Amino acid sequence: RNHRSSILWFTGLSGSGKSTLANATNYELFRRGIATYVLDGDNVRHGLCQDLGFSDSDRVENIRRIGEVAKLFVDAGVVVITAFVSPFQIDRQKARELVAENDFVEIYCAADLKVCESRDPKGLYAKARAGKIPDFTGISSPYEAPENPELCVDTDSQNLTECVAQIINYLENNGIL
Ligand code: GGZ
Repeated sequence: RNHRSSILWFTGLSGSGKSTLANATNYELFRRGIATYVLDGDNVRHGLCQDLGFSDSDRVENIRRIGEVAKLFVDAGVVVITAFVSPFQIDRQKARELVAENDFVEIYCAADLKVCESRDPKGLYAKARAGKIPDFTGISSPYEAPENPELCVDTDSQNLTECVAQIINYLENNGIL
């Protein structure tokens, strides 16, 4: 299928909808016959990055490795979708610089901390508030929102179908699909 291999880089708080959106986008691209792959905590933090935790320096290294792996997928002709908190602007910038300018699409899953915390599907925010998880993003560790993302998806006010449509529309209008 005709597509431009690229990185779709989702970033946002825990509970902001990154994984859900990444997987729904992946499904839509798969349906169109496009070679894709999703990198997320499930397949990266248990393997390639199993030596890393959530200190600032471990997050920096986590994102560095993910950026390098994503670049390899782009070399292989794949649309690679990454779904990590990736809280630091500088680290997202470094990942961006690994590929050609038009091949990096930063997708900010914008959701209010309050909303993410109220969703709390795994009870992590509650544990973080109780001091049982140190360095928890949004509670005791910073999140630097993207200032100029290619896409800002408002997962509070839009449903999943609308969010995916917004992403696909961007990809079609920018020569990726
Ligand atoms: C943030 C944490 C933490 C801490 C465990 N801070 O909602 P989740 O569960 O499934 O997504 C979060 C995920 C974050 O891992 P990432 O690899 O995306 O982080 S980073 O990009 O910053 O390296 C959350 C869970 O792991 N989790 N402890 N302290 N999220």
